[in-house]
Amino acid sequence: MQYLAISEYDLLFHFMRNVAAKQAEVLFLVQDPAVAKRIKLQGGNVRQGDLLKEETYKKIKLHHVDQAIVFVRSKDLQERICRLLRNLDRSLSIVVLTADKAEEPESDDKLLSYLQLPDIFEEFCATRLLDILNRKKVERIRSLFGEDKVYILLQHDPDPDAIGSALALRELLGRNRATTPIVTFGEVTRPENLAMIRLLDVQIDRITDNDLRKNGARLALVDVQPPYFDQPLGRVDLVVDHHPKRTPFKARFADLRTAYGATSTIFTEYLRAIGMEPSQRLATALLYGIKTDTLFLERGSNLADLNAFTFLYPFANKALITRIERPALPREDLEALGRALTRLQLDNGVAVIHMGEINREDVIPQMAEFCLQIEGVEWGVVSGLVKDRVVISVRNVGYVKSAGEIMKKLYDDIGSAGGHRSMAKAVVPLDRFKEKFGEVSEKVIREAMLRMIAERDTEAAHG
Ligand SMILES: [Mn+2]
Repeated sequence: MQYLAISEYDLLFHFMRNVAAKQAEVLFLVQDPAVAKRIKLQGGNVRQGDLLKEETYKKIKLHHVDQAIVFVRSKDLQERICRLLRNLDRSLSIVVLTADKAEEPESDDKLLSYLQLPDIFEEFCATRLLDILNRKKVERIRSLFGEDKVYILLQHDPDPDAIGSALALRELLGRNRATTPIVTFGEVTRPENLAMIRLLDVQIDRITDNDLRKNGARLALVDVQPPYFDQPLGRVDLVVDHHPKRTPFKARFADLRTAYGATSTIFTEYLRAIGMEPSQRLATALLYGIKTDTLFLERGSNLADLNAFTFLYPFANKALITRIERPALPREDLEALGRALTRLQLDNGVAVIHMGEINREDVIPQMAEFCLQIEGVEWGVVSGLVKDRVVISVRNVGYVKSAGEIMKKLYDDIGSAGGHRSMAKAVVPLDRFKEKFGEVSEKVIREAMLRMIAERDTEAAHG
C-alpha cells in the first residue's frame, strides 16, 4: 500500500506516522521546504514541490499510489489540486480531509471522497484520549489503599454488573479474596446471579456495618453510591458507578459515568487503558454484567458499552454465559415439582402449589411463572420451604390485579413481602408463619390467597 499525503503542514504527518509503519507506506508531499525538513528529521518520507505544478506529481509516479490524501486549508487550492490529480491519473483514488460538511461539493467523481475531520479525530483520537484519562484514574485508584484491607461493597441484591465490576477492581489492585473481599448487607437471590457466582467461583460475603469498619479497613463501592444505603457508611474511599447522582456524597475517589449502560464498561476501559488482558473469568463476568444491565446492548447503552463488549468478547466464555442464563434445576427439586403438579387444583383460575422442602429458592418463582401456561390459570401461587423460611411466589396474567398489595397485606406483618401488579414474593420465617396460620400447607395458603384475590377482583369490578 502506498499513500500520498498532500499537505501544507506537518500535522498530517503526525497524524499518519503510525499508520505508515503498520499498514502502508506514506509519502508526504509539502510545499514549504521548512515543513519538508521537519518531517524528514523525524523520519518521514517526504517530497517538496509546488502543489499546483504537474511536474511535482510526475516525479512521484502517481500510478504507484493507491490512495492520495489531500489536506489543505484553502478551499480553492484544495479544488485545484484535486483537479490536477484527476487530470494526471483518471483512476487515482482521492480522499479530501475537510473541516465541515458544507465544504463537500457535489461531484460525480466516484473516486473522490471526503472525510470529516471531526469524524477522523473521533476514530483515531477519542479512544486514545479516553485511554489517557482512564490510565490516570487507574493510577489514582491504585494509590488509594496502601496495604489496608479493602471491602468492596455492593448493593443489597448484587447483580452481574456489580459482581463483574468488583472482580475487575480487585484485579486492578492486584489483590485477592482475603485482602479484598466482596461484601453486601443483603444477599444474591436471582437464580441467574446465583448461577453466575457459582460457575465463576465468586465469593460474596454478608457483612454488618460494624464489621465493615473494623481494623481501619477501607471501603470501595461499585455500581452503587453511598446514599443508597440506609446507614451512614463513614469514610468511603472509592465509588465507581453509572447511576445518576441523586444525593450528594463524599468519597476520596469517584468516577460516575451516567451515560454508560453499565459499571462494567468503566472497568473494562480501565483494563484496556493499562493494557491489562482480562482472564477468561473476569472477561466473562464483565461481559455478562454489560449484557444484563443493557438488556443485550439495547437499554440505555452507548458506544462505550458496545466498545467494551467488543473488547471483552474474544476473552469471555460464551458457553458459560449460556449456562448462567439457563440454570439447571437440581434433580430433587424437579421431582418435588413433578409431585406438586400432579396435585394441582384450580379454584376460580387460581393455581396453588406448595412444594414442601426444596433446595433452590429460584424454583419457586419459576414454577409460579410456569403455572400461568396451564389452561384456565390466571393466578399462580407457589410456595416452598427453604431452610427455615417459607417462600411464596405469585404471578398473574391480569392488568388490574395487584399481586404485590395482596402479598403485603397477608405476609408483611410476619415477614417481608412485596412486588408489583403481576409479580410478587413473600419470605416469612417458618415459626412466625406457623404462629399466624397454624401450619404451612396448600390449604392454608389457598384459603388466605383466594379470599384476598376475590375481594380484590370485586373491588376492581366495582371500581
Ligand atoms: Mn449497573
